[in-house]
Amino acid sequence: MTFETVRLTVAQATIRFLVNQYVERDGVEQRFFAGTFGIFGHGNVAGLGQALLQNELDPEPDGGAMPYYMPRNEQGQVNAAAAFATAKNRLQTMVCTSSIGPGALNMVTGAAVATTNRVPVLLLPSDQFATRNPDPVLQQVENAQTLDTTVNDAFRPVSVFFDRINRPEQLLPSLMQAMRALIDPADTGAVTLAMPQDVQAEAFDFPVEMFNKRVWHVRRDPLEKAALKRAVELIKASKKPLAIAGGGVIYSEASEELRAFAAATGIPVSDTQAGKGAINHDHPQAVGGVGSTGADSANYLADEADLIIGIGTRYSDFTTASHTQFKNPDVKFVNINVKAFDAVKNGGEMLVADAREALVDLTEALEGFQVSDEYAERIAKEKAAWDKVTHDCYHSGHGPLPSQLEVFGALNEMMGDDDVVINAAGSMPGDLQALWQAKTPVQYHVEYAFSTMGYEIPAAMGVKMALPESEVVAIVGDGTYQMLPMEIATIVQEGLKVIFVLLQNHGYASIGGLSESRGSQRFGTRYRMGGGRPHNQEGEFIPVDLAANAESWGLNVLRVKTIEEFREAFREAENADRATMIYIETDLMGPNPPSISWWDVPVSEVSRIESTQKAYVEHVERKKDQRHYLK
Ligand SMILES: Cc1ncc(C[n+]2csc(CCOP(=O)(O)OP(=O)(O)O)c2C)c(N)n1
Ligand SMILES: [Mg+2]
Repeated sequence: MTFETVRLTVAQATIRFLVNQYVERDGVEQRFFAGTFGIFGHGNVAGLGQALLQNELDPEPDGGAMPYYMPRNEQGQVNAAAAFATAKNRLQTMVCTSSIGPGALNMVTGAAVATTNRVPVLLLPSDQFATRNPDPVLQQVENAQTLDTTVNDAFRPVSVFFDRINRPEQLLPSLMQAMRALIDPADTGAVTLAMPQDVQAEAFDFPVEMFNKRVWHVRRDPLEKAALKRAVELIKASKKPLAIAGGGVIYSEASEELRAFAAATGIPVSDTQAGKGAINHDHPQAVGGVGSTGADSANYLADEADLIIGIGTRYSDFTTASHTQFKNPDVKFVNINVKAFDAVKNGGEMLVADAREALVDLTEALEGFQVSDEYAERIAKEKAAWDKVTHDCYHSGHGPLPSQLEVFGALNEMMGDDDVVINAAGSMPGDLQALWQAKTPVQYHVEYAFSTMGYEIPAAMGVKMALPESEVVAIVGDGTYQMLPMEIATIVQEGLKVIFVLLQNHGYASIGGLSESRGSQRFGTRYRMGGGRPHNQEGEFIPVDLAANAESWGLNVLRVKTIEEFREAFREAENADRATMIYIETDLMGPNPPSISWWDVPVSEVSRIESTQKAYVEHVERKKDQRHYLK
């Protein structure tokens, strides 16, 4: 059979295909790839680089342009792409290209960020020659055991789909599988197509139809009637049900349906890091974050609950407090999830369905069901008590240095409903999960599946690109800043007006506190001359001026000392016409919000150090609460 073809390089065909991919959900259609991030080297400069140049100079027929952005670090570009996709509720993402070897491997961590958070990113790392003619090529790791692997095989465990395009004929089936995975609500994550540098530049007669506009329907899996019936029976039989809203509720855009479910049944709704904001904090049934770093309001209810209704949650150890949070011996689980892999967790009744679909059906089927008055009163009491704790933490007047909780309080009170707060690692995510009062699903963007230091700055770039009308505020620890600041250059280059809040506490408040509580005396967690070694804990601060450093990247930097000054600076940053950093020194020693919960971090069983011996005794005690959920 003859069919019309067009002669393109593999790289040109890839770009032309990608610009023509659209998604549609609930009747709304949009381009799936908003642009490409790329750092060029010999692996992609003349292949994908040429294709992107050609696209800008002479856009692809019909599909239009694939805007190119020039980041500074390959991990940074993937973090930005993942943040972008998160802010777009997975309905749009970015392509990331890199050269071979180090450039490619720099993307592996970013791939894991996307895959753990279940957000789509398309990675096109370059690969060594398929022909092997010039081997070993610059940056090729030679493996004496086989010529069949390359460093890009490191993407396999962190990708939801991986392929290597060794021949042009492989491109079409591979791109189709890539799209299938990227737009699949249950299977999405990082998709990696490794592109040998010679194959990228090789020409082939591709079928013209390959480049027609293609609209991928993003499905909403309906809830099976039999599963609904079983769930309704369990809920009706429960006395103290508690719902947990995870990221799946937000991705599914099911907030309205969640609010309606809670209002109709009176069932309290707690949330995870990814799910915060799914229900507005001032909803009568919203009881706050659950688990290790949750709010006591939710955790007291979780302790006693006889039924947990998990909605779009993967039940991380923080959510279950390492399997110690749900203490009722008879506790059962009903799990609504698009992914059977998650729905099966904790021996739950599996409701494999889209969150919105399932919530609508459940609310309808539960008509007339209400939690008891006694339970309703309890919910209101816990909620009010935690609101007071939050207020006190936010206005503690801590000194001589302010606490970071007061900074969060100022931000929480000043930021608008559609503004976005970003964080990922350090002591901040825990404090934020406990205290932050989110009014909308967009407001809270904390990457706590991979909790990657270095996510926040590139994420600010990705989120601002996704939501240009929102004020985007990334809270950055001094540790995170030193790990991956360089995307600030890209932010300045692209004229993206974001706000950074740098919390300078000269070390790791997070791991320092954890270290102390587990008997390791804050070893190696302070930025002090001498390296924070045991006898150097109180050495001089290292003379690195992070504010001056940020200024040197081109940021507008406001140095403040008090919370009052912080509030003024935040107003100034909002009104500024360029990216601004507010730099504030905060107390390394906390305080943190009170918490009744625990997190399992193993302590050395034998030791010559007394602090470790004591911590081990406590660890054994807390571990007694750990259990399987098999009802
Ligand atoms: C890439 C990476 N490396 C290591 C860790 C482990 N870790 C978690 S928090 C933290 C320290 C963060 O320091 P900072 O950003 O200053 O925040 P603080 O703890 O002071 O709040 C470390 C090393 C991590 N989460 N990510
Ligand atoms: Mg710090």
